[in-house]
Amino acid sequence: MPNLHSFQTDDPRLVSVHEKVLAGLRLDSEDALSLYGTRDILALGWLANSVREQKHGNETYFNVNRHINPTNVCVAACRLCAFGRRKDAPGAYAMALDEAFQTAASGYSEAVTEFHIVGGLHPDLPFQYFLDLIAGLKQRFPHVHLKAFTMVEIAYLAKRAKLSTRETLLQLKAAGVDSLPGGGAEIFTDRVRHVICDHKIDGDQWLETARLAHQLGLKSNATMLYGHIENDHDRVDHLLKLRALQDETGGFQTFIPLAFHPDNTPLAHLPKTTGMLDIKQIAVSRLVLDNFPHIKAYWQMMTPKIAQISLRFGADDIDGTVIEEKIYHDAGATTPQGMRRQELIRLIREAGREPVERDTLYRPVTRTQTSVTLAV
Ligand code: V47
Repeated sequence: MPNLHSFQTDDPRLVSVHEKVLAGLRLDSEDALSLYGTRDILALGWLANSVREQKHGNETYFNVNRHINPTNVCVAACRLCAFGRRKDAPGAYAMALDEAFQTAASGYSEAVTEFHIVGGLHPDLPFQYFLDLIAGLKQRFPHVHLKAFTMVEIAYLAKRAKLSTRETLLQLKAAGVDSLPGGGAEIFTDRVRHVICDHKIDGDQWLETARLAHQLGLKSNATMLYGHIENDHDRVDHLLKLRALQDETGGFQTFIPLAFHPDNTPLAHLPKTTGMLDIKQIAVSRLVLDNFPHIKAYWQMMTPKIAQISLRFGADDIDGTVIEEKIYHDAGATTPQGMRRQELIRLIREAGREPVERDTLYRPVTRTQTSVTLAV
């Protein structure tokens, strides 16, 4: 699709990036630093939007999904997190399997195409609990895609079950896991990781777990947590490591930059991200991650307003109905915990884009206008 406006910039660093983007050449770390450093958000947006429109035209993806967080009990005690609890702390919970199945069935379960399942690193729940959870969900909701467990959870389950990561992934896949979400990546640099999530697997282990998952035919997403103590070099390092792995496996579907929400975390003294940084992060991601099919502006995290604007700055996906988000709401998010399908469609259309309801693997979902569809 032709980009009708011509490119203009008052930032000389963007001139050479523009030439590379037009020629379809790969950006290097210096280019990425120039993009982070620019104040010319419109020129940056122009570049990201041109790539976004080359890849997807006007199409903007969303899905009808439900989040299930089986437990918030977590041994990791990450400073970035307001969701995890020690097992004897007030508010700690672990769902019995029946409770998890009931949660899955509540809301608009007939219209849901994806369960997004993530939780804490529980010191006592056995691996069998997770296999039964997945197998039980698959049996009850055979048409629903199970996008379950971050690389961090996989590595922890493997350690507890005394299995290799590969064997753990194989057993989860056999039980019904269809793909993996992108969480737990945070920032790969050790210096930052030691402060924000000291007890998690390190960046190389995250990447190795993703590599194994992809080799077994499981697609995954990838995230990056920004807006805390990282600098532009850390962000660029993170993006380039993801791009290198994607060159190797092709297993990533979507990149989701996640803005840090400081409330109720041990890092509550840090300021919240600004709209400028949120939009810049989307645009830089689109330009640097040339081999990632999709860039998601996760509305829960960015607010629906910024997510909508991001659809003109490089993003082609806005996530889904979500239903019952907990991780950001424990950290002070003021967005609703879910959004109706019609409202997502309205946001996308108002941005001048064409909404496409997708399943987790980005296949279009066609719906007849039944009462179920209209209710969501
Ligand atoms: O890994 C935790 C982040 C992630 C905070 O794959 C926080 O489609 C900000 O990964 N402030 C989990 N972020 C969420 C996630 C995700 C979300 C939506 C879609 C997909 C997908 C994946 O949330 C964690 C961590 O990086 N997080 N606490 C916080 N206070």
